[in-house]
Amino acid sequence: MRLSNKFLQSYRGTATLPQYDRATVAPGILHIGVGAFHRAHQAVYIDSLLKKSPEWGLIGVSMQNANTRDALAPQDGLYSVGIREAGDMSVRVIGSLMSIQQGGDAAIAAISDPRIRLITLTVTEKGYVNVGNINALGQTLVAGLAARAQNGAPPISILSCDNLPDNGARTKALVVATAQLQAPEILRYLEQSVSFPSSMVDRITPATNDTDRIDIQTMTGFEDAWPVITEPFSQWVIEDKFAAERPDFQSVGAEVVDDLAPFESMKLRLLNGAHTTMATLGPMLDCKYVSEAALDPDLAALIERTAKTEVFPTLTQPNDELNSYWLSLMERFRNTSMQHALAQIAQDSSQKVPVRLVPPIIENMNAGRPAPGLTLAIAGWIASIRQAERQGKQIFDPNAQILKNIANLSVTEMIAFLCAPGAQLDTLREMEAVQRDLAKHVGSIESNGARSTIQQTLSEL
Ligand code: CS2
Repeated sequence: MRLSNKFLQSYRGTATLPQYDRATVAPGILHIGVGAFHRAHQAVYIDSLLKKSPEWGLIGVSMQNANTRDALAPQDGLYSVGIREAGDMSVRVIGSLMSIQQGGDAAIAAISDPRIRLITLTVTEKGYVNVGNINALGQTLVAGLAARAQNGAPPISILSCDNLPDNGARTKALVVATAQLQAPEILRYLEQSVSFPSSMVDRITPATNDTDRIDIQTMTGFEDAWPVITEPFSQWVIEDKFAAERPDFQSVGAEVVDDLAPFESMKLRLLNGAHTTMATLGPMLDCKYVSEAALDPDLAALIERTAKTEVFPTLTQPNDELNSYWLSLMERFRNTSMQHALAQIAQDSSQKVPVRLVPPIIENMNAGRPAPGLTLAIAGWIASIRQAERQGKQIFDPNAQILKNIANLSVTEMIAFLCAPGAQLDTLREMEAVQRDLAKHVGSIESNGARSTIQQTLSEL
């Protein structure tokens, strides 16, 4: 039996069900980017919220393709979240997505709807970058906001939930730049009636596979075309900067703070930085999943020592807080009941390395401290591109073509290219010592192998 509203009326199995009447829910939030992460994170918080505040239902729009819509439409937007830990799984059915639509026009229609007072975004790092001269997100938001301004609809807040530093300011810059070109008449409306809070989101969510689908069905007794699998941990920290009325986030476990920057740097540099390090170096040590990489003694020592000696000093939290955060991260990475593929994290690395690994290197260098661990992590990325190109493997990255083109250059030339103005690592362009170390590490990975290079670096850390 397939999951649906009707099916749930007579369901008596083990899954936890929505604790509210879905028929009473009204749309209040537009979410753009209905991927697995959104469905394991924001949609779950909103599902908890709807019990008390049914006016905050979610309209979901996928910009990329109609897969999620097609899988969930026959299920009335219902899907299950499987939480895996220590070989166990618990399942919760989420009902907060009232509808899932596809394409920019659906988003524009929702933005102009006065009942919508909040837009949340998970469009990944590359969603904020222009393709050619165009950014689909910027265009959609501006077209929707122009229609909204014309309708005289109430103020609205746009909350980015992507892993980028200062993601609110980044979204605002994108919207303002697009409006300057396409709809300058709304610039005043933007200033007066739209705000762009930042947020930090965290929940490790591997892509769903067929085993997950079968496990969910065996456990719950229903069929779900697209469940999501995640870990017990979940965190959402939101900057208190709303132009409009907002949900009572705190009542469902999210934090609302005045200054988001410390949370954001800690998560991006420690969790995501370690993820990217494992994703590029792990496969060279024959690891396929995060849990394997985090249990490999050399790689685990590398991420841990790098975190403690090179990343902690760039963060503002006291060391005991950082130590306990790190301890919980290692436990999360080592959750063997989740199959979180390193290849999934390695995707789009050209957008991830510059925000996860480069800023702490620069801060260390400026403070006169070497950063061999972080440098090795970036070298791992460069070496992995060269290796993929040599082996004829596909590179999943918005800059794949450029990366392929430079992958056959000498190591020094390739690094010079990546550090040139406007290129992926251009913030390292004046850091010649870092560029030299990068070349040394890539050369060593290529001639001595990743393991011996990691061990060599560990002896310096
Ligand atoms: C990962 C993140 O794929 C990646 O780049 O580092 O998706 C990570 O799992 C999440 O940020 C965890 O909150």
